[in-house]
Amino acid sequence: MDKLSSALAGGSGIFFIHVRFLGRFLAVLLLLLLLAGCRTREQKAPGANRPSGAVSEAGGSRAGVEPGRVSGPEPEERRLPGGFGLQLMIEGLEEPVYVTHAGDGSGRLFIVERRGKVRMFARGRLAEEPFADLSSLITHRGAEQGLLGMAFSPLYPEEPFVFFSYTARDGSSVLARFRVDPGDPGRVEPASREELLRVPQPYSNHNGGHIAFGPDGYLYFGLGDGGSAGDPQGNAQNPGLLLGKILRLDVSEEGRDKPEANRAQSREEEGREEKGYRLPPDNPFAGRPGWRPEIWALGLRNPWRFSFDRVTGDLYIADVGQDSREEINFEPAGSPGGRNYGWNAWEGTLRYRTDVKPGTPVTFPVAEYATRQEGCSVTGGYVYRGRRIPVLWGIYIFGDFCSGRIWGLRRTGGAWKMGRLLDTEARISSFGEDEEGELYVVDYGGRVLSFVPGDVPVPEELR
Ligand SMILES: [Ca+2]
Repeated sequence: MDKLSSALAGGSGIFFIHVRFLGRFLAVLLLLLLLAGCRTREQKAPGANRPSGAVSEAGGSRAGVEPGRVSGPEPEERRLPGGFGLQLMIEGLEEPVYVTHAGDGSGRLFIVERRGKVRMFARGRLAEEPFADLSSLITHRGAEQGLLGMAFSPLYPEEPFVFFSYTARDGSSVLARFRVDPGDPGRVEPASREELLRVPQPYSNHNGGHIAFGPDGYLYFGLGDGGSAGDPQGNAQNPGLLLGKILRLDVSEEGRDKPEANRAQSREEEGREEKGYRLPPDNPFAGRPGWRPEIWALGLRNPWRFSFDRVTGDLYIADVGQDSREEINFEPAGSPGGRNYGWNAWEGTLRYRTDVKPGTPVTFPVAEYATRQEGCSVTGGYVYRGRRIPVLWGIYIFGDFCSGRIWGLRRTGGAWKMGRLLDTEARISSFGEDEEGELYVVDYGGRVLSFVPGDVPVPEELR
């Protein structure tokens, strides 16, 4: 969700006034998902191979896909009459920006509120006491600042940790780890906070903030270009900075027990603070002079939500545009990483700064839409892998924060097809999955909606 403050001021019309006359600064603000399955420590240890085929052998209960059915409904089943709908599930939230699950079989949902609280939804009701309250640690003054990302350890509850990304009081982007209270799984221990990474932010907007574990067990952390408009400092193409990148970090307990080789390397390159993470040895730029070894992908403006397909391991990255193109990028499972998504030389498939020469080849989005015509700020979603709605199986579902429009995207025969699924009244700040792969929409106005079977048809091009 980018351009949030202007949307709050009354919608995209106001937004465009900002864009034109105030110099386009603007404002805003990412699941998780995990693994194609496996529950054992061995299988999910960081560095385990990412699934590389269309279908992995995984698909246990955690993925919500039965081992014998990892490919989902048969094609004819997807073509049966019927469609989908959206149903109100939770209301009364304050500026919710994300929903996720613990992966522990409890069926609980956790809703992230931008102002710092995490609410727990269990057995059909919202718990009164917050699961976590980071209000005192964060600032939410800028519309894109606040508590922005959350991910449980892929080994939770065996490793009882939950990770958050937020805007610290000094405006920096912070990645921190907390422990869940061993005596009360409905509460994190405030005093258990361990700060793993802090990245200074030159402006209040474009903080990215999404965190999600990949099927390889590593934590992916998206950071925006630092803000203002147009990336005036050239951060997204600067290999020596973490801004405008997706990082790949080893935050596992196992890694902590290993020799300090990686940690030492990182410390040396940084030249200052000790870090609470290790570097995966196969990160794409590890050891390359001038490059931060944490970088997985670069050339991003403000990645607002990315996700791994829980069946295939493919990665989808939504990147918010400046004022012309909202885009979806795709990275197939098994990719070695290192992709440059183009910003600020390119905005989607349009040239943005002709004087900026990307230092590595650019990967263009697989789908995009016009910023001023169909919305204002893309919100990335998930490939639907639930059981309730066979017609949606395998479709990547995403939306726009300002227009409330929801699209589907599917690759068939090597070609990407994008189709409109539904226009909503929601200010779509995020999508999220539960343990079973069922999908939810987060409405910044305070609600979580659930995808359910219904009478809204799925367009032919997506079937
Ligand atoms: Ca791009």
